[in-house]
Amino acid sequence: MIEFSPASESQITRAIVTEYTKEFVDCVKTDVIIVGGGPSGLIAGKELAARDVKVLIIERNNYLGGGFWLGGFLMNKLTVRSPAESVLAELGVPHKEYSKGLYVADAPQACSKLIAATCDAGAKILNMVALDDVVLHNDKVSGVVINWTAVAALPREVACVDPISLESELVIDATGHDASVVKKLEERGLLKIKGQGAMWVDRSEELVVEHTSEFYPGLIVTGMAVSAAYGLPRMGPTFGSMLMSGKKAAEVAFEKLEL
Ligand code: 48H
Repeated sequence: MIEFSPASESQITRAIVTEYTKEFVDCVKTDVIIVGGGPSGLIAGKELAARDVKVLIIERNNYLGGGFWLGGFLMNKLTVRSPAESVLAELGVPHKEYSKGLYVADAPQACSKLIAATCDAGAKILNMVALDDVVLHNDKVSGVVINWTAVAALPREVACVDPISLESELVIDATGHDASVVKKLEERGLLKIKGQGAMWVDRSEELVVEHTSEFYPGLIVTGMAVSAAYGLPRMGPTFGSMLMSGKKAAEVAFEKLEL
């Protein structure tokens, strides 16, 4: 019979609470906060952490990966178009050329490798935590206001729970179609977003990467949030531009940080 090391219930609780709190305290002020742990947010986090940028990813779901677990139509094969297969290669994701310049990979394998690479690079993660608002100092996004995801699911009379704030030099909106961070600024009349355009694969991917930029002082957009912000066509179930946009967002952030 296998014998496990002895540990009491309280020791286990102490281990969880102490380690979580230590990391959380360290993350209340970071260089970059990425809201959304889908493909664009994860790759941006990986690239920044690999360059010693202090980076925190906030994800409202329990699981990371966003739409990257599935290709399309609930089918777990991903497609990317050249040149984005180079990112799959970097992540060690097996892929095959289905037709000239169009590559296919297993979504669970690609997604889990991307998550692991992001964690291995040193990005910190807060899951089950949702964006509630932005911190705005002198017309510059300077952090985020967060609350536990579960709070929003409870009736207001039960869960009147004030959120808390985290500060950062830059925030990246990687919340996909929702463009949740950008929408907080729109709600205040600070900018106007165009909303995602109709499907046009051939135009969409280049445009998303090209428009990945600082959309408002202190706020960079990446992934499908770029389409929503700039009114660009969508690409449907192909992910190359999500990966390349995440990389570009990291580059834009790195240059802004002037590290
Ligand atoms: C915390 C939040 C909040 C919030 C959302 O949707 P994603 O996978 O986003 P991208 O842009 O990295 O990738 C988009 C891709 O999956 C896709 O949908 C494509 C290519 N569509 C093309 C088309 O034409 O339809 O991930 C976003 C993540 C998710 O995990 C959300 O749970 C999370 O952001 N999120 N996290 N607070 N307010 N809003």
